Amino acid sequence: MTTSTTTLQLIGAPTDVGASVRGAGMGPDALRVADIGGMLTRLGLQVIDAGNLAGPATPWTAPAHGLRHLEEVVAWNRAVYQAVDTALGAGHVPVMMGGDHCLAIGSISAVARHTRQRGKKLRVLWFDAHTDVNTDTTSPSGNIHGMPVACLLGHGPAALTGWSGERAALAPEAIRFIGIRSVDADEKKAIRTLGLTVFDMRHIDENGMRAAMAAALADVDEDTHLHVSFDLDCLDPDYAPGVGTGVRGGPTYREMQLCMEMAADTGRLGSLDVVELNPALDVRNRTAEVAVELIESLFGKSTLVR
Ligand code: Z70
Ligand code: MN
Ligand code: MN
Ligand code: MN
Repeated sequence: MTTSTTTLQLIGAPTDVGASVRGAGMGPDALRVADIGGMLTRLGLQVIDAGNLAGPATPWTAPAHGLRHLEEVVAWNRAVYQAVDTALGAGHVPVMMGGDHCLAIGSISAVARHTRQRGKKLRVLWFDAHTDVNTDTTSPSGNIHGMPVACLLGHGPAALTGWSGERAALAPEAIRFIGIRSVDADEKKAIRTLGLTVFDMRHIDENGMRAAMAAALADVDEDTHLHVSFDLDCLDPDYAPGVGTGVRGGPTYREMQLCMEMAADTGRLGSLDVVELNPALDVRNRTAEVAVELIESLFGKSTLVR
């Protein structure tokens, strides 16, 4: 529950190590330029900017055994795991500013361990154009930002699974996907086999974002830790051009804002990833500004007048 005594801890993870396109490493500073810290402070929250984590440079080598930059991905995720674990241990709400989406392996593994130790239920909202459920054997690219969900479910290379203390950090029932519109053939098979709950764009167009979010949040209760993993390519590229792999046909600003307001209304938000922001491809930092506005809604700024 976020109140005026809630302390947020901003954790920068400036790397594009799991991505296919260079530039996501500038994400944390673009969010700072868009005044993420000032905005959260003006909402009445305590904010600690823990600065940027350090890690290896991205070598831009070809995949080996279906995995690109595995050693560097492990190093970055180790740093993220440590920082998120420390923030949660201090009773703070970690805001992991990527960086690409491979960093959710470290972030959500720490959240899962923390949640399990406290006997709480974990619900992850995965806002994305992609389901990121490839493995080293199914990935068409070898890019590990397409694999974090599989790793968190216990599938994938040994070096990237089991970090939470259990083989799987997440059960398939713990995660809800929203905004999906780009899924590889083998990912579709995995979604069916694992029984994952996906609110794809077809579902959202037919039923509305309100119904999709209501279903995604249906059994969130006072014992639930809500984690939001926000890949900015979830948004339609008209609103968020500054991402590595934009996919047309995504949620509008207004739909995304409703998502964030409905997540805020649960009062159970405990941790957040903001990933895949690529300032090198952006238009005058617009995507970072949009991200900051949506995060504002997620932390309780409402468009309700009454
Ligand atoms: C594809 C893969 C992906 C983000 C691209 C793409 C994955 N399914 N994720 N951009 N953020 O290579 O696995
Ligand atoms: Mn404190
Ligand atoms: Mn993603
Ligand atoms: Mn994506």
